[in-house]
Amino acid sequence: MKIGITCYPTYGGSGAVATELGIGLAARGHEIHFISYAQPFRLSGFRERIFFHEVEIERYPLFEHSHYALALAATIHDTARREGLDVVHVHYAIPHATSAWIAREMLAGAAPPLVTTLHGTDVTLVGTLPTFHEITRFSILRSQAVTAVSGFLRDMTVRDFRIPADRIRVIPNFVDTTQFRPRRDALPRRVFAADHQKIVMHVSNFRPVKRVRDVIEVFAGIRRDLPARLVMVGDGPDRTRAADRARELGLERHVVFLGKHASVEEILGCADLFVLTSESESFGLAALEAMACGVPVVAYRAGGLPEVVTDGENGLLVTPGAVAEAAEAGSELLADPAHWRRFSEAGRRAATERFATERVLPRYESLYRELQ
Ligand code: GMT
Repeated sequence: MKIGITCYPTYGGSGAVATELGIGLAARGHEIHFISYAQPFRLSGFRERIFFHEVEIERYPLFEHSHYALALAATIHDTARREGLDVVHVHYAIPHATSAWIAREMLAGAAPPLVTTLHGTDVTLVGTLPTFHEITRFSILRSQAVTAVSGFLRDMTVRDFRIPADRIRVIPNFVDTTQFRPRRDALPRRVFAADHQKIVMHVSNFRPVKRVRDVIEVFAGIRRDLPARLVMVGDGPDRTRAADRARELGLERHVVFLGKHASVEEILGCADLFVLTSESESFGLAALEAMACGVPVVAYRAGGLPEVVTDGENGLLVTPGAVAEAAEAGSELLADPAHWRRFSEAGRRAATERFATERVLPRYESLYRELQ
């Protein structure tokens, strides 16, 4: 099939999932056309059957704001017509589902079906803003198929947007377990820590919803129990607040801020513990990627995370905000090698058996086929 995929190209879960989906589908023989305003961050190098169509946003003195949604609609329209797309699959409702709806209206009878995948903040934060609420609902309802990355997100969408539950199919996020795998040799641990120190890691876009200051608090608690260093991967608005908190707690020397990284799988493998303190997380792709690398997760019991991390089996979940409890859980795991190994292996097993690319991708393929 010829599949058009639209996503945000920037660092973030929805762009990562959309890109991995395209890469996986191309490997299975489909022709993939990415339509975005920049090359998605995980799409590097030449890959057979993958094409990229850049959305060009014209600037004109009369326009104070850019017309991204319209430029995207025009590019989806042109690409669908020129390439003969069989399906257009947009990731993140705003404004992608709306732009795709416009493109379909322009294509009239020749329009390929539209699949919209809801990822999280498009529903839980941005979509519920008064300005966007009705247009988000409209665009979801006008999609030929709608998927959500967790049961939690489906339920939120049904509740907040009055969408019939049977209109939304849950297809969880997935991970390439050949790429994200335990590989403690990938990056020498000594880059980040001495032999006797444990490595605690966090990966996110440092938006307020991630509560990155809590990561610092959790790490402070762990360090009271055992020698450890914290590696913070990613960047975003709250990075400075996190760095300030580390300084206030006298932890400056023990926390490394790495900034954005396109190949986290190279780094994750050397972590001993992954900490995720989001107050809401529709799925938590970063946690799944850590599990695939055999890194136990300590996280807040928020949103769809319990659908990914099984508390007490392959990770530990605590009440949001309970930093002391999270620190204690982390310390206990790190201090007991047998306990740690059980969690590490169980996380890898869950990633392989439930969320591996080859298990999840066929569900998207069946969906596309149903719509033909
Ligand atoms: O986490 C973010 O703020 C980025 C956001 C995105 O759309 O890029 O992530 C959302 O989609 C990811 C992929 O489906 C999910 O794993 C994240 O849980 C979700 N983020 C939130 O719900 C906060």
